Amino acid sequence: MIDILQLVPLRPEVQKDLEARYRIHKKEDFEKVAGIVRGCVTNGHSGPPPEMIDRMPKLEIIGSASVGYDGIPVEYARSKGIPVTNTPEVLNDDVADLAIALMIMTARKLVVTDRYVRSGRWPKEGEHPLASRASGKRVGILGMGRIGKEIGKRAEAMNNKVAYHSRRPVADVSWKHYPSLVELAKNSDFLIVIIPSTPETQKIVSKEVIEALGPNGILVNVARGAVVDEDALVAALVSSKLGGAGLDVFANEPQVPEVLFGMDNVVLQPHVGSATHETRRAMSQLVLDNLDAHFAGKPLLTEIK
Ligand code: 8YV
Repeated sequence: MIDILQLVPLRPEVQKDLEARYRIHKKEDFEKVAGIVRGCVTNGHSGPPPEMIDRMPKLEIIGSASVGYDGIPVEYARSKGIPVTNTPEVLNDDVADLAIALMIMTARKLVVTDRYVRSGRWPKEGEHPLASRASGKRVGILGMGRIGKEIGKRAEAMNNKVAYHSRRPVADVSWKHYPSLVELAKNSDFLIVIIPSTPETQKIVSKEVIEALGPNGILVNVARGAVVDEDALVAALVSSKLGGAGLDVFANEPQVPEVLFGMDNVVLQPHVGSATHETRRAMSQLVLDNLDAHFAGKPLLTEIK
């Protein structure tokens, strides 16, 4: 049987198949098995780091149960002839749905109004104060890849005017491209962040971008916390230089700035972009299918290029 180092669990129904076809070793067995493992199962946040890769001379493939790979040294692995696979496409709808949900929940203050009913205040205090529309507005999207396009389609279906910023205009996209992120923010009511975390995108949503979005603007982040200057974000919310935020990701997950807990114009989620049974099963299955393809000498399904 082929030996696999497993750093993260897969969904039970796929894990069963993985264990039926491969000899699985957990992280705590690393010292004992580093010399024999030929594959590694991980996710976008869990490595293996270069020093671990160096200790696995027989390693042939790394399969990740995430689309984002900011926590995997992909270039380094590739330099060693080790392909890394991820899970594109299968989570597009879930992440796009959450982006739109955060946009609506933040603008319409739906967490606040839910709490208003549960606390029994409605019969005592009557109608809840009004909120803002999430339709018929200007939606700016930072990042126009697979998920960005799904977000744009949904936002447009809500009669929103969609525009975007990316390094260069995207061929099959008719929405307005802003070469400047600050200009996109200035011309948006909502700014939705869906870019990968790379050395170039660290804190790309800067103080300047946040303040350009302004006191009536809402920032939605379903990408990575690292691409937003979180201190500037918190400061702008505290000083009302930013109207609100819907956040699924944070700079130091699972740590979340506690000052946000008391804010009614902020919706917080625990990195659940792809957290549905259907999508996580599909993500796990893609990991297994890539391993199977590799060890059968067939082309990989979703190698990170
Ligand atoms: C996963 C994600 O939840 O795919 C990604 O990049 O961030 C999420 O889908 C996360 O990576 C844990 O597996």
